[in-house]
Amino acid sequence: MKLNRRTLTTLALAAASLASLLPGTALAQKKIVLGFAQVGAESEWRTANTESIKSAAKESGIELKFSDGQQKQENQIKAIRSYIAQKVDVIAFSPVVESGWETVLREAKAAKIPVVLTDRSVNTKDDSLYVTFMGSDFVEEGRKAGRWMVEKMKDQKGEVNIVELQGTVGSAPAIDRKKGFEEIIKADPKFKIIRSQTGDFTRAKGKEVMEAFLKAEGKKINVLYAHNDDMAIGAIQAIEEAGLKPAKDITIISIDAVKGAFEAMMAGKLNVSVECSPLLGPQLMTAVKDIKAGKTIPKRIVTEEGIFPMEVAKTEFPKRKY
Ligand code: GZL
Repeated sequence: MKLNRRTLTTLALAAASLASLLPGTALAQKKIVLGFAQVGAESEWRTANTESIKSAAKESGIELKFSDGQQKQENQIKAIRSYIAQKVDVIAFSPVVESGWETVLREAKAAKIPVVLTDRSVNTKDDSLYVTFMGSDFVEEGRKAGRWMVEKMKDQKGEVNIVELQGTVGSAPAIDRKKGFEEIIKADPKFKIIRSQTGDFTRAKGKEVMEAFLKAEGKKINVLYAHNDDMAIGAIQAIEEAGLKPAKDITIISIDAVKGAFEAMMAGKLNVSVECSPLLGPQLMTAVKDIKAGKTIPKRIVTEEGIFPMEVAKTEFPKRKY
């Protein structure tokens, strides 16, 4: 059978495109698919964390399925279930609270989908339910805040009355930052936490709760300890509206070291911010690739962090990446 030139060319093109799908060629290699269930968009820190994850996935050539949990556990669980149904390669998430995850993590394990915890951890006795937890040591962050205050107040005679804006109730950072701070201040009875309430890590709630603290305690307040910068920034507005000078009349200690905190420190309205890095994206993508390549990774990856008093804010600010 004689084949004309046109038919031969068509056959040759078809053969070439088929060959390119053979295993081992660039086209044939399937992209790793990562399902990520984020806490929400409650703070500057969270926005920077989401940006880090999305840009790192793009740079790593990993297909990212992303969901915003709007700070509700049921939304995160729903997203994780959808990733299981879609048979993604790896699931990662930042648990909004510590408890209530075992059922859905068992479902992921049954589906043979590895899980990575980022930023916050979960309360479980069965640590086979996740491959690794990467994030900050929140207890140490609370200790750093406490040590800075003890040093600053060492010559202060009489009581030091502290009000505390806690993070989201039941979340690892709220529980552990409180624990670390109290571990340090319990050494000296002059330090007293006279009010402590959640501001849910948001500016709006931080302002609202600080207004209530000021109404109840007024000029008795010497120190505000806020579990994140967003609540501290909200509280600064309440302090100014009450006719007081933030960082002078009330010493303000906060955590995250986001841009807003540096701006407040440069304006002389915040005394210090303990660093809590949201830039977990690159570490997460490396872990995802290592898991898919069958490598073992450490059960715990801790992010190294510093502390920034207002005196260094101006020089440090241009170097900040979030
Ligand atoms: C800490 C992170 C906390 C931040 C808050 O790693 O989970 O959640 O400190 C954020 O700003 O809302």
